[in-house]
This record gives sequence, structure tokens and C-alpha cells, in this order.
Amino acid sequence: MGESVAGGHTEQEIASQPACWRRAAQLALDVAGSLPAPGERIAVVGCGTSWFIAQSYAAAREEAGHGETDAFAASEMPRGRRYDRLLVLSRSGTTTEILQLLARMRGTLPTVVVTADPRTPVTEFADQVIGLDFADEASVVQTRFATSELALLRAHLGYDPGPAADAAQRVLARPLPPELLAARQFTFLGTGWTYGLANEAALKLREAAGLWTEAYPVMEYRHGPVAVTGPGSVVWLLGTAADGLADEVAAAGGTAWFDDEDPMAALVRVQMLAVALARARGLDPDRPRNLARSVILAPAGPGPTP
Ligand code: F1P
Repeated sequence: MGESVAGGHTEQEIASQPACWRRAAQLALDVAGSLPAPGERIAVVGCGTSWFIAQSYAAAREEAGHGETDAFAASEMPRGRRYDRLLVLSRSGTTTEILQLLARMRGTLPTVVVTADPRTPVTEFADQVIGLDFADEASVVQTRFATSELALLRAHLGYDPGPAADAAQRVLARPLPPELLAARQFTFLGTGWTYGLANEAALKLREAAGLWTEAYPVMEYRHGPVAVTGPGSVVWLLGTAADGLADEVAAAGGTAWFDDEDPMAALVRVQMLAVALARARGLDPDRPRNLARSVILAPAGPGPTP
């Protein structure tokens, strides 16, 4: 599998995902006591990719009947809401907004963090830590950490990642379709737990390849986003297809793309495309423009004098 894929860190990490997802499912059994219990009302937070994984997990948890689950960007978690537990997702464990939120919530509710490196500052602020060191990444742009974290969280809800891992292996073995490689603009659509995946897919192409991408809940496409579809646009449905949508995309001059593979495997195809389009544009996906592996903000100064 992955080990034979050429390229830099990002390509190699993308290719290692099926094995990581299977390992994450094993880990889910070991750490079940630290993950949200059925019936708990929880908030799940992250930044960037981690926020979109939070969205996906929140929808999956509610769909599985495990309880109310709100997903927030860490900087936007409302004050004053009551939750049974706060679940924090952070690959680096050093993101400023994550540490600020944990400091604010300390002592008010149980907190658990899923991170790649349990030696980072986030572990000092959280009550419990789940480490996914086997899925840690050298890359700036997240791929296998994020999807392994989702595989772990979904496995805890009862979804076996085995079929998705098999599907990802098939995707990794196939060349990318020429119509995807030729596109100039992408709109990703999802529903339920695949809406977070749609956001993550769009982010991947922006981060790695600097492309114009958008993402919406599938039924929102007709409420404005269709206006940007035209020649060179791909409208990519992750998950369930919506009746008539392919015809409407074609009428607008775009190409509708529907993966009949598992949505997690479809996200792997997007990651592969992001790397291929970056290289085609002369960019290095291991060194994405304007991005750092973790956003660490300088402490706020005294502010303007009144
Ligand atoms: C994640 C993140 C990445 C993004 C960027 C900055 O933070 O927002 O998704 O690509 O490189 O960091 P975290 O999961 O480490 O908290």
C-alpha cells in the first residue's frame, strides 16, 4: 500500500491512512472510558481541520443516537452553555485558541483532548488525554491525523472503519480522473456527518494547492452557490446524492462528481488531488503557502490607549 507511493511527507502520510484507521479502531476500545458516554450532552471543538472533524463527529454522534453534540471553532464556543463534557481536537496540542479555551473552562466540566503528541502543552490543561502518536504527521497540512481521529471517534459510535479502509486502498491504487485534474474551481457538498468532510475537502485544496473551493450542506447548493458553477467547475458530492442535482450542475456548465466509495475514501481522493494539483501549479505540498503547522499567537499587548 502506502509505502510504495512516491513523493514527500504529505503523499506518504496520505497513503498510510488505511492502516492508521484500523489501528484507530483498536485504540477506540482501549480509550472508550475517556470518550463521551451515550446520553451525555457534549461540545466538541477544534481549529482548522480539527474544527471540520469536530463538525463531522458531532453529526455522526447525534445520528448514532448518542446525545446532543455541538461543534464549535475553539474561538467561538459560546459562554454560559451547559455541557456534560468538552471534547477538544488538536493535532499539535499547541494551538493558542485551544489552550485559551481549556484555561477558561478548567474546573467547570470534564475535558478530554485527542492529540498527536501527549507531551505538548494541551495535556497540562485537559483532564484526560488520548494520544494518536501513530498518526502524527511531519506535514503542515493535516491528512492522516485528522482522518484517524475521525475513525477513532466513529468507531466509538459503533462504525467499523474496515470497509472505509478497504475503499481507501482502492482509491489510492487508482489514477486521478482527468476531469478532476483539469478543474479550476471546486464546490463540495455533504449532509449529516459528510458536511464536515465537505468543509475539510475544500480546505485541503485551498491549503495545499491554493485553489478556489467552497463547501455547503447539499441542499444549500441551489440557494446561491450554484451561481459560481460554470465551465471548469466540479461540484463534488460526498455521501448521499441529491435528486436532480447532477442535471442542475450540468445545466450550469459544471461537472457533477459523485464518489460511490465510502465518504472517508472519497476524502482520500481529494487529498491526492490536492497534492497533484499543487505539484501541477509548481507548489510544494510539504511547504504550503502562508501556513504554519500550528497557529501560536503572541500574547495580547496592553491594547490602544483610550
Ligand atoms: C490545526 C490547524 C491546521 C491548519 C494549520 C494550522 O491545528 O488549524 O488544521 O492546517 O496548519 O493548524 P491543531 O489541530 O494542531 O490544533
